[in-house]
Amino acid sequence: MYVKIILTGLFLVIGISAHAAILRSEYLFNEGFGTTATDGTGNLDGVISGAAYSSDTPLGGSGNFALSFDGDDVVNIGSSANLAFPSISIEVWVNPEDVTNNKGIFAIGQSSSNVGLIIGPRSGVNVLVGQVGDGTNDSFLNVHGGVLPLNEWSHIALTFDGVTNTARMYVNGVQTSEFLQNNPISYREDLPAVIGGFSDRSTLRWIGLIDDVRIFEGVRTDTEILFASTGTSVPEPSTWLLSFIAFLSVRRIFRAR
Ligand SMILES: [Ca+2]
Repeated sequence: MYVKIILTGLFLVIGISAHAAILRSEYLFNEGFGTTATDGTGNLDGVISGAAYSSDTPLGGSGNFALSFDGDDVVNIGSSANLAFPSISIEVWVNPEDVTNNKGIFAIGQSSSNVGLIIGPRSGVNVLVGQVGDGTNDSFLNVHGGVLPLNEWSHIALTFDGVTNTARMYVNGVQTSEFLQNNPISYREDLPAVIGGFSDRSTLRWIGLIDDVRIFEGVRTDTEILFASTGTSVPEPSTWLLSFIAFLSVRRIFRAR
């Protein structure tokens, strides 16, 4: 009986782990000085051009900074080839000052020929859009993500499942839209991945604050994104599963008496 319970738990842990999204890059901007945006995973440090540090952050706390962009700043995190994952999740906090034109918050291998991935407000209407291109005109994708309020922090997530070709957009932990794409994402790997702009141009850059950019290989779940929007993480499955197994074992011991 014990063996059966433990084996079931182990298979559940292994099963959940096999599908978990993996954090590939993380930019918290907590350096407070200099022009290097350190990748918390040690993977891909970014180069800050023009953006300034601000102590206005979504989660607060001492030693926490965000980056402030004034319309011609960007953080270049290098070749999009490094982040061209078929299944991908992006999470970022934004605090916009101005969304009266198209602006880039985050982009990987994006160009105007319907390729790559970009998140940003759509011209004039405060509507947040995620675009995932597969290289053809027909299946270029807009994920309308709802209202992006000015001068306050919002948590944004975009996921793309490269198996089902499904894109989802979340604002403050709540899914706002879902779109089916015809094909997998096609990235322009020769273009840079950037924070605060588009991959394929030096215009249409962000005006406002950005903090805590995280890029995952794989699809983050609704629950994970909901926790992330409060600045926390879902408890490790191994922890709660092993606790549950321990609880069952103890209960059985008492019942056997
Ligand atoms: Ca920060």
